[in-house]
Amino acid sequence: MTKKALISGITGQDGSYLAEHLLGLGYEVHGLVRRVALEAPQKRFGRISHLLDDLILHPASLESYPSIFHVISQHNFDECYHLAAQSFVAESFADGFSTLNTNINGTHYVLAALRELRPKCRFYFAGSSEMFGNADEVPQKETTSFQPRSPYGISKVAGFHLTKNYREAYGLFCVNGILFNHESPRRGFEFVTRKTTSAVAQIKLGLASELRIGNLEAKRDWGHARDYVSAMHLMLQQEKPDDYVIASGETHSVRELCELAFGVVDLDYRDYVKVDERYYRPAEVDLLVGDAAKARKVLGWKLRVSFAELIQEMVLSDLEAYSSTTVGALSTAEAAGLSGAKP
Ligand code: NAP
Ligand code: F7E
Repeated sequence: MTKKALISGITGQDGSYLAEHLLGLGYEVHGLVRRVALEAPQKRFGRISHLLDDLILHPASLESYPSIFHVISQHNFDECYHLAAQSFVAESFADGFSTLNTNINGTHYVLAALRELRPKCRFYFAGSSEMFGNADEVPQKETTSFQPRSPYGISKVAGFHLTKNYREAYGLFCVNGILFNHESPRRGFEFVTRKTTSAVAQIKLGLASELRIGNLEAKRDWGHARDYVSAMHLMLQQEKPDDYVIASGETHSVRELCELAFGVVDLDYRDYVKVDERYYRPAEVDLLVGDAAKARKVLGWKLRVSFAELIQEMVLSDLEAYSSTTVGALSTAEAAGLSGAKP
């Protein structure tokens, strides 16, 4: 029988790759989408425009329990991937209240509706390496304690515990993926990888002259989003629900990212990158690197794309996009960080 999956956050980076992955496996794929002012489909659904004929989209918002309850009451879902969230750490400092509200209550609404209506539906929560924050061990694994450093990290710790509590208290099949940074040509422009690769493309094409950036010494464990969504699916196919770290096991600084990205087009980052303290965070996470040994062993999960391949793919994709006429239409905000808008 065809399996039915529900994805919240289907318009985001991970949602789009996961939808592709599940459609490829023969699933009937449903998505929750909220109404926004900009309804032009090519913009609004840019990441899933190539899939629209194959998806079933439902209007709902993480702010509204009735809207989530209604969608879940309509279909007998086998799997639910809860990816929707305010996902930008810097924004969580700017507006902690909305981030906590959306990320914590939104998660609770989905869990509560599943418990009420679809207790057999398997649930995936998009946990994050930001939960480790000021981690007390390197590399971080499933047993590492959480020391979050931002409202975003705090919201994900709460979501993690809600998910675990529904598993333990009500016997639902609930898993936490603890995913380290994952990127792609579909990454939002405000995140440091895409901010950098889009700037590199524009500088190379003569459309910009510099990249203003924050802390060059922060270190992250970066992988390709396509590799990471396959792990989400594997987690829901196990006999028992559990929590898993997904990471590349390598860490690189933002400086190395810049060096690599500018190097793809034979430029020296030192000629274009300007440190701008406006992009520093009130509390930084200095170093993250994950140990995905458990996922490799239990799930058979494998990382396929290296950091260098990922950054090259992103730079080349941005070069192609900015060379074409459509990109001329990208707004300054979308191309964030080249001068004005704070990412
Ligand atoms: P993303 O590109 O920012 O996508 C976020 C999604 O959430 C979008 O579809 C967005 O819809 C939706 N959303 C936000 N607020 C909503 C609301 N109030 N109601 C309904 N939908 C809402 O994020 P991503 O990179 O794909 O990440 C997916 C999930 O994994 C997030 O929970 C993120 O926190 C988590 N995560 C990401 C990473 C990473 O490195 N990418 C690592 C660990 C964990 P709109 O299109 O309407 O804005
Ligand atoms: O920052 C530093 C910044 O915004 C990475 C989200 O997907 O991954 C992501 O969160 C690092 C930080 O991602 C700039 O201070 C320097 O140390 O790309 P980012 P993030 O905060 O790690 C985790 C796992 C998630 O769960 C989140 O949803 O880069 N950095 N200069 C900068 N960052 C940005 N954005 N802009 C800069 O100019």
